Amino acid sequence: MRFAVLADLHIGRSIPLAIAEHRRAAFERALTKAVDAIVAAGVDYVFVCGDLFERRTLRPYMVEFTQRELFRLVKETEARRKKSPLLLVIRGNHDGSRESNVLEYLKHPLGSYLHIFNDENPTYSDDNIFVVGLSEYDQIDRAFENKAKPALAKAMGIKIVMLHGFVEHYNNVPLGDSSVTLSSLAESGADFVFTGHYHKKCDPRKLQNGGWVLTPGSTEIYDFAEDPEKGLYIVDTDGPQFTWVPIEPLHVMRQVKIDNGRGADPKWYEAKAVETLRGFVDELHAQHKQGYIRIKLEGTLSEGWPSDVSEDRIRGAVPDPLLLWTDVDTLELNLPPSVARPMAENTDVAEYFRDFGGFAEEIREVHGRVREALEEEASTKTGLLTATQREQFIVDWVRRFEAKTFKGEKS
Ligand SMILES: [Mn+2]
Repeated sequence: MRFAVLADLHIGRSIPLAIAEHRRAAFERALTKAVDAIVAAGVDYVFVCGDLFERRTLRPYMVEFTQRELFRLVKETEARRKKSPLLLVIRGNHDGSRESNVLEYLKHPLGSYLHIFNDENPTYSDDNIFVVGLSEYDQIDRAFENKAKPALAKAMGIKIVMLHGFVEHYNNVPLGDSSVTLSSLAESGADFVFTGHYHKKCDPRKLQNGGWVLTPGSTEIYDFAEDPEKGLYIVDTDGPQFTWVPIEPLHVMRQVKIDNGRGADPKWYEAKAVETLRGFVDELHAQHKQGYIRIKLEGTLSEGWPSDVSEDRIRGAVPDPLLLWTDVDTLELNLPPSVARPMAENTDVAEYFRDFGGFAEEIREVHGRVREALEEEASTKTGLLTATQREQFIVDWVRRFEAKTFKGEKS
């Protein structure tokens, strides 16, 4: 028996929005490449482990495109092997909810090659395999205990679980997210556990019961933090044998941090960003690929403001058709120590606004009252005042501003 195992195709993903069309094209192309690879391998079953789509609200062409590609997978496999493959699909957190399941769009009266698991009865079986397909990603541990384990206890044939959630000590589970344990997977008696949700490809891991767990990762680079190693697995149940089939990402997607431990001025950061961008463009030419980059500026400015680093100037310095987008992120760039001081305790705020003359005194007064209110009345959860509590200060500020003239102009 031969399987294809893939997950997290995210058809329709358009983030970053500045390059939405390129991003959508990348995810669609990954599906096409996956279908080509699966047809070439010639499989009996295809397991799609959730997040086939990016979101519940899809453009109609995306559904049509996906439907057509899945149909092509079936028809081309039939033509080569004289046997129709079966596609098994679970819902991921991006595929909508129990009430509005975007996978429903894929169903077709004649599409008997497609099995979409439903929440009420998450099992599928035939002469060869028995599959539990869990569509809940929340509290995956509980779903596994309550649904997968009892179902597998009575199962015949090759026992398979599909789930969209994390596996502890196999995936790198984010803090606070639910996960299933390797021992729990082993206790279930599953021969294969195929998982989605974790976007990084993992090597097959043998379980205590002799079964295997396998996470193929996503088929395209989902965000700037992800590695470019993308693809799917072909599994031969004899052995078993696992074959990784890489899918080369359409674009180069890169995130680079620029930091200066001792502090530097905006010009230094700008020059470094341009240098980084040049290096990236050289790399794009070497690879003959288009790409996008996010340059994150970190550390502390020695003078000036983050806005003195001009994104336009950086982009303008390295114009290139292969460079689809450059994002310069200054959110982590700290203000110079001299400017940042008002954040500290025991600071005379009026000192910083002395150019305002007598108005600086009023700023000091309001600032003091706001601080007092924050200390005494702020929510312990958010650290903020409620809208009603803020209202009095806003009214007061407006009154004071309206009573003032700046640079001879009535405000
Ligand atoms: Mn996903």
